[in-house]
Amino acid sequence: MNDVTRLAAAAPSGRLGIVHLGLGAFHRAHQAVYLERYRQRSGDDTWGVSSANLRGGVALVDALRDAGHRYHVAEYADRDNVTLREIGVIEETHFTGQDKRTGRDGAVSWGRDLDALLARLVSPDTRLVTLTVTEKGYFLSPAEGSLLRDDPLIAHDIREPHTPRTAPGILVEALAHRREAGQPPFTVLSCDNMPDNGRRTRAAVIQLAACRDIELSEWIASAVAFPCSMVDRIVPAMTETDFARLAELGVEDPNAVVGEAFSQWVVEDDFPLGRPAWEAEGVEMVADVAPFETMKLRMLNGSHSLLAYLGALDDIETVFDAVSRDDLRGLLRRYMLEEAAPTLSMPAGTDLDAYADSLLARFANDSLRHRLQQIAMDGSQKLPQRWLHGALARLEAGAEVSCTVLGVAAWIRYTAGHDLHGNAYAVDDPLATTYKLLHEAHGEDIEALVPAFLELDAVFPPALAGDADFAAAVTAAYRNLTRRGLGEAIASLGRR
Ligand code: NAI
Ligand code: CS2
Repeated sequence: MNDVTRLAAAAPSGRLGIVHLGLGAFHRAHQAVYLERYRQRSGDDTWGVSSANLRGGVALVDALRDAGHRYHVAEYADRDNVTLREIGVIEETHFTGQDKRTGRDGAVSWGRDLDALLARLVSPDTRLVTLTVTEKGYFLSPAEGSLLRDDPLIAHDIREPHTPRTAPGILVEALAHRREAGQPPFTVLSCDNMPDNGRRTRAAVIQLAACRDIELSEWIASAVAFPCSMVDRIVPAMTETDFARLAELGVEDPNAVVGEAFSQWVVEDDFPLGRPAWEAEGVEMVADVAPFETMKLRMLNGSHSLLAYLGALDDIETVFDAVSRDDLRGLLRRYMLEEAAPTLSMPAGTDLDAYADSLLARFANDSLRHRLQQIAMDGSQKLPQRWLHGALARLEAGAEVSCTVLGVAAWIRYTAGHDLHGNAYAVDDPLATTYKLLHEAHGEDIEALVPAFLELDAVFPPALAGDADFAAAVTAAYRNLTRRGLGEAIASLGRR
């Protein structure tokens, strides 16, 4: 028996059926709420969660431990209608990332709770592993989905597979232990905003396992279920205003989260070791998630990204502030109905006009302070599925994509790190250094800058990058936006 298997045998719980990777705001306000409601209603307490942060978030891991793993979620329909819940379904927290505080003389160390997390993953109690590690946590090229083998953390996990630092690395190591112990594998359920998120997670895990042991990778390919899911609930990062408002409601909880009242979870029903019977809580179990996922990514998230880049360039702070402007609200409606909706193949009866209206109403929720800078993060990871795949389909069909073109121009300008009024901000994206170098190299030479960005093949599908009309349109939109400002750039779309 090796160390991890011994630890797993020593740590049976009977209650922790789920391990979650990515203990952020969304996990606390979405999956955990469904599970809490399920537990309260059914009395079944075998689907408790052991939740881990792999990168950042050590303070939250420890604060939840200190609070006995109980915290509050406030669900706002609007400023006057809030539902407060106390959540206890997360029963254990771990941190396996780089911990600056634990090193000697400021040196950094890794993997504080890694053994305990691996033991939990190897335990026969664990039947399901869920993930919200953000799009970049899968270490896949956003454009074509291949594993980023040269990324330093993935290179580490290939070299040192027993002390993994990435989500795919941790899954591979845990699955290797389960295979050795003759135990059936857990199901892996990605809850990140990616197209085909189950298949992408599978691709990352199989490709990484193949770097270590081809038989392991074949076993994972044949034995592990990776259902896809579509998740939806707007859960902004907490602000001081949110904490102050909760205090007025009598909740003084540093681990509390605030979100909208709306919540949706559509899941492919493929759970060989079982799952909570969470249908009664509104989880939709379906055979194929893809149409719902594409609809949400292109209409909701695509709109969010449009607001984020255009709005941040004009120093607008939140989604609510942005959709309070007639021109931006009009642009969103046009983008959703004229550019996103026509690219979707939905089940009969889906009303995309009504969906667009419901999204605009959700964006106008005056109780959420959803900062545009938060949504603008990681654009390289988000643009392909939100805008670019749909735009390419439209261009191939001979249709126009002027809202997306303006969005791409705004994104390129956004990556310069200062808005149209000169206010500076940090660009938070795995490709931030590349953007900086491109802006330094090309400066105000728009004719060179735009094609240089479109050549980023990690982001732009080659067919789109090679479309001369698209490149010319983005160049013109960039010029318009930077010389005449946001209002004029939007107004000129109306003058087709
Ligand atoms: P957050 O900022 O509160 O938490 C981010 C989480 O991702 C943390 O647990 C962090 O440790 C982890 N993480 C970041 N980079 C990582 C990496 N390279 N490897 C491993 N873990 C990494 O963000 P939040 O709100 O929890 O959102 C996380 C993800 O959940 C989003 O990226 C999105 O895919 C999904 N989601 C979020 C929604 C929201 O409204 N907040 C709604 C729908 C989906
Ligand atoms: C947002 C999403 O941060 C972002 O990029 O577009 O997190 C969005 O709030 C959720 O997908 C809503 O379900």
